[in-house]
Amino acid sequence: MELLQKISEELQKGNYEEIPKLVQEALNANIPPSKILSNGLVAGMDVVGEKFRRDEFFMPEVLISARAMQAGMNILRPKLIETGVKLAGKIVLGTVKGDLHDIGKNLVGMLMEGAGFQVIDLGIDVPSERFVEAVKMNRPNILGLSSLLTTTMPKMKEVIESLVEAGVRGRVKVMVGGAPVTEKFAKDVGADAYAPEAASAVEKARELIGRG
Ligand code: B1M
Repeated sequence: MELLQKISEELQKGNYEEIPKLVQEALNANIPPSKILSNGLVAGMDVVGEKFRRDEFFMPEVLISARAMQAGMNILRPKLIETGVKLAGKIVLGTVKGDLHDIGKNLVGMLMEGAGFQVIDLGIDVPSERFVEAVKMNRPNILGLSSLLTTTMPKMKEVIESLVEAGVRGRVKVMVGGAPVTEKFAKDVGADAYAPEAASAVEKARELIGRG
């Protein structure tokens, strides 16, 4: 459908003024909200994520496209809720206790939202108890932990141990990431997945919930 293709293309260009208008136009044309999401916005964001991974796009381009995505989602979200569209999954995301870095985490969150996940962002400097509470309360498919400091990496292990203690570890897949985090570290602390950057975090999330 031409209009959805246009939404995808304008999103890739980061045209945040045009995207809400195009989404509204698509709604007016009675295109189902789920189609506008998957074949327009998510399709565009998938291309952005892929280009980011191949170093064809850099952070500013991703952030601009993510802003356009948000602008489109602001129009689309109420319609999606009204029509009861099933989201790709739910992810609770946060930067661990003692760590104030959030640029990478936010990028992960934006691409996740771009891929159709509901993202509950707990912010920065998040203590283990809050992660546990959020898992209990929101029942996400995935808990995403970010850490940028070698000194805060051990907090990831602490969060996972707290989930075990609270008896909710089996309920949620845990994904870890952040510049100093490695695949081996993820295994050592008992995480289910590690992603080196935002685009692969989306892929891993899809795999984790069996939609990869
Ligand atoms: Co900080 N800082 N910083 N800093 N800072 C680093 C991380 C550092 C490497 C700089 C350096 O020394 N070369 C160093 C850490 C050294 C170490 O631990 N080995 C460092 C330090 C030491 C500090 C302070 C201690 C400095 C001080 O005060 N003496 C202090 C700590 C504060 C604290 O957290 N308690 C501090 C403070 C800050 C600022 C507040 C000034 C600012 C953060 C602002 C903000 O985030 N709102 C800042 C910044 C900007 C950086 C650098 C320059 C850039 C980080 C960044 O945003 N990168 C960083 C140096 C560097 O990395 N070049 C540095 C861009 C971002 C897109 O990448 O975050 O890696 P990144 O995210 C990627 C992946 O890692 C991955 O996907 C993202 C997108 O592709 N990813 C995930 C991230 N989270 C993920 C989660 C996932 C999956 C993938 O699943 C859930």
